[in-house]
Amino acid sequence: MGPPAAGRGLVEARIELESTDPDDGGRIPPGSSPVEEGGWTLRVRFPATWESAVRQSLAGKTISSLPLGRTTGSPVELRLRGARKALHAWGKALGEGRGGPPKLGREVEDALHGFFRRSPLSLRLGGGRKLRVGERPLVMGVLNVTPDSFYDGGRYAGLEDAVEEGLALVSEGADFLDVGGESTRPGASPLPVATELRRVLPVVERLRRESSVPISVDTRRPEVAKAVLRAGAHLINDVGGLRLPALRRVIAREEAGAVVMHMRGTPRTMQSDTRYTDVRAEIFSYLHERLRAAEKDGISREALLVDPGIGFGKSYAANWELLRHLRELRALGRPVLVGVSRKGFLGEALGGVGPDGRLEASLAAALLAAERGADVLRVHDVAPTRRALSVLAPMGRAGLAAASPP
Ligand code: HH2
Repeated sequence: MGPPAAGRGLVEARIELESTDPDDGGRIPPGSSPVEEGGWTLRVRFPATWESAVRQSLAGKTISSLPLGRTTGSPVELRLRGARKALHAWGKALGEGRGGPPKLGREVEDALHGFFRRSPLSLRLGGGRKLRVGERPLVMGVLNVTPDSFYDGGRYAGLEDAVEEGLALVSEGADFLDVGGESTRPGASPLPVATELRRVLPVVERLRRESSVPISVDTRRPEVAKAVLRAGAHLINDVGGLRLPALRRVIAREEAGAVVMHMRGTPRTMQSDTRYTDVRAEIFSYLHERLRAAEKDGISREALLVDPGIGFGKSYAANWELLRHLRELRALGRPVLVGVSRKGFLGEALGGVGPDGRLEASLAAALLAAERGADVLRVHDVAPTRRALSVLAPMGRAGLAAASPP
């Protein structure tokens, strides 16, 4: 299947983790060759017409190159291996127009910079708010005002109940609230805009009056996004990956933040084909491309977060592979958000346990995700998650900068 067709022409660079053991930080385990030892794998993709220039630029460098196979014509993919310094020096030289395509050099530099970042990122939200992300994992509390969400559906259907729950999540330590009016569980059918608006808008208005917590709204619809942003919401969480140009325009115009999540198809169809040739490569390319599309339509890069979309059109094995290698997404240079809370793959790991019995597994998965590079965790159980995450500080891993590999 390979990367999505729309991503094929892209110039792209990403770190591919060989090992996911935090103790060696994902580097290549000592072994095969002096170039590779303790080094990193960088995958690059570029148009075939650049191939000879790129190969020449690598001549004499302590970087080894393995072809990754190619489709006919463009693009070419190479897997490069070398020490961080060598990869950086190569990317910098290209970026400065010394010996190869500058555009590839800039991609390499961005990927290395994003992946190895140690300082917090600034996240721009609606209403002129800014948040520092990366000092400790942030918690986004889920507030579904739906009758049919897979875990909390029907619990907070009344306005008063929903507001009370939202404020309770804030007092438990939520850094954001994510208000959702439409279930996106596998197989869910789309909802009329008016119904979604009737559910979320009053909740957003009340929460804005009664709390200063940043409010995210989980919606795929431009009309809903526009109304909630005007009512004071700060962030749009689009499980559709900002594929709708009208949604991108609303977010740009309202200067709001946005989560860009990967999902193949729609909630109704997403589990019908969960095969990928290389799930990590495909999701990286998708998010890379969606970030560009968002920027092109005027959304500031600083306003964006990325999310691999655990459980959205992925097999059991793929969900675990994405979590194990979550850190790779940091090369996109934006905060990484992840939602594992009470999801089906955890129930499956427990041998077939329903959402109500998945709390402990959710906490364990949240902690693992934070260890592996998540900046924001989207959870139903805010207080237990905050308590579970509190063990990161004494372990010297409270800040994700601290958890970054050397
Ligand atoms: N998961 C769900 C909904 N929205 N948004 C992001 N960014 N990431 C996620 O992993 C994610 C999400 C599914 O969880 P929930 O909202 O509890 O269920 P439902 O879709 O049934 O309302």
